[in-house]
Parts: sequence; structure tokens; C-alpha cells
Amino acid sequence: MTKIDILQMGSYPEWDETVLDRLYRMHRYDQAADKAAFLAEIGPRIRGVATRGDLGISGEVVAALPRLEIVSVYGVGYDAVDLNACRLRGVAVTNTPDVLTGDVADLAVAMWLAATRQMVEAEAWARSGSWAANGARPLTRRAHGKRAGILGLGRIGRAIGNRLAGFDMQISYSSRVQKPTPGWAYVPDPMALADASDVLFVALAATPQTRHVVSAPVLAALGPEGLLVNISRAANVDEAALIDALVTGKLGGAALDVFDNEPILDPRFRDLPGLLMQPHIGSATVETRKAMGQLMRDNLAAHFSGQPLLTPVLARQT
Ligand code: 8YV
Repeated sequence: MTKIDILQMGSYPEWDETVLDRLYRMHRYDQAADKAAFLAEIGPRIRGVATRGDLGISGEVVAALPRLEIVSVYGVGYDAVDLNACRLRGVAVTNTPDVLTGDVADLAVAMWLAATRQMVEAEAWARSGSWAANGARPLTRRAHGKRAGILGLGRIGRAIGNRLAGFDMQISYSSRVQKPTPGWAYVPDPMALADASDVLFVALAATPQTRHVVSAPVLAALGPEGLLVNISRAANVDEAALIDALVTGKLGGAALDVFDNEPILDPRFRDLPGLLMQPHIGSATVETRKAMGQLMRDNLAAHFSGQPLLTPVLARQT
């Protein structure tokens, strides 16, 4: 049987690429030297796209694929996918929710604890000999029993809340609508939520409407003792305002897994005080990435076999 032509936007772990190459005729967009010429040559044959949450697909590339039927995203975030272009063409879009929720929530809590107890600085203090030379580290602040705000109570936000309950936290959340929770306070306004929090977790899906929702005033409301944890998308935070708030002390600290223009970061981050940085590793475990790859492939297989999509963002309109 003739293999279906799939455009692959970027690399996957070998265990995924081996299977994709066996099932489909894969075409690597990221490896094409002349992408316009590449799309002109193979674009007319492409029926599906395999992409990632960080890569998505632009409207320009969608337009170069006249036979495109489905875009399958390896990741939960589909903000880098031009949904309007797909919708106008009747192209299905799928993502990989649920399988990565636990890992991302684990990392959010780990970043909160590491930042609050300054564990990275303390590790360097022990490893460098400073402990013997200069004695004990300065005291930090208690993590448990404080006020936690969760901006966005989707799958990941709720998983963060469930984990925080084990730390005796007073939990509040902001979401488009009030949701059933085990007694968490609904505080729809992000500014009010920040003002009521010692630590604010940003767990929003990134959309044009959420861009910079964590603004300079929200950061000021979180305050000089407050900690911002972002495991969502950098676009949800005004990064220039964040850097200014950390430099001026208007914000106590930040723990970030996502950055504008990642992996090329603003050079000012290098020497910022009160900052814990992680290189977008929220879902980066063997177990979760294998599950993401399987689900990404299962969505492609379901589409091409005429079965219901497992995790649709946009259904195909024929
Ligand atoms: C990306 C993520 O998929 O799930 C998401 O949306 O942010 C990540 O898991 C990552 O770019 C995978 O390569």
C-alpha cells in the first residue's frame, strides 16, 4: 500500500521517528535548507503534519499544503498552530493533553519548593566549599501553609492544586468560569488573585486573549515577598515587566520553565536575582514523552483510518 506523505516540523525522540518512518513517508521541514522550494516540491503530496507544541504550524505552511487533512501536535499547547488557517481549510488539529499533566504539575511544585528554599543556591554553596569557608546559608522562607494562587484551572492547574493541598496551602484560583473544587477560593480577577497569593502559578493555555495577562500591575500585586511560577507559555507573562520587577525588587522571585524566544533568552536573565530557570522541561520525562508520541501517532492513525480522533482541538470539516 502507498505510504501517506506526512510533513514533520521538527525532531522527535528516535523511538517515535522509527515508528513514523515505518508507517508513513516522512518529510522533514526543519532539515530543509530551502524551505520554500521544499514545500513547492512536496507540499502537494502532504496529507498530514506532525508537529510539536513549541513548533506548531504557520498559516503560510498550511497554505502550501493543498491536500492537508490533519495537524497532529506532540504537546498540549497548540498556540503555535494557526488555528484560523486550519479552520478555514477544514483541517483537523489534535494535541496530547492528559498524558503530560502530571509531569508538568510535578515540575511546577518542584520549582516552587526549590525557589522558595533557594535549593539551587544552597547546592552551589555546598559544592563550592562556601559552606566550610563561610558557614551556614542565610535563612529562607517557609513554603508550606502559605497562600497559593493558580491562574488557569485546566487539567494542569487542577493537578497543581491537588498537589498543593498536600502542603496545607490556602488555594485560590482564577478561571473563565467558577469550577467545582475541594473548597478553593474562586478569584476571577488576576490582580486580586496575585494580591491574595504568596505564590502564583501560571497554568493558562496561551491564547491572544491571555497575552501578558501577568502584567506589571499583577506582578506588583504579587509583591516583594511573592513568587511567580510559570509552566505555561512565556506569552502569558509580560517578560520585560517581570525582569524589571525582579531587578527593582517589586517582585520577590520567579521560577520559569518558559521564555520569550526560547531557547535564545534575554541576556538580562543571566544575572537576575531571585530567579530559577528551567529549559522548558515540563513534559520532558521518558514516560511522558513516549505517551505523547504514541498519542500523536494514534491521532494520525485514527484520522487516516476514518476513526474518531482521540484528542481533537479542531475536528475535520469535509
Ligand atoms: C512541548 C509543551 O510539546 O506540551 C506542550 O505544549 O510545551 C511541550 O511539551 C515540547 O515542545 C515538546 O517538544
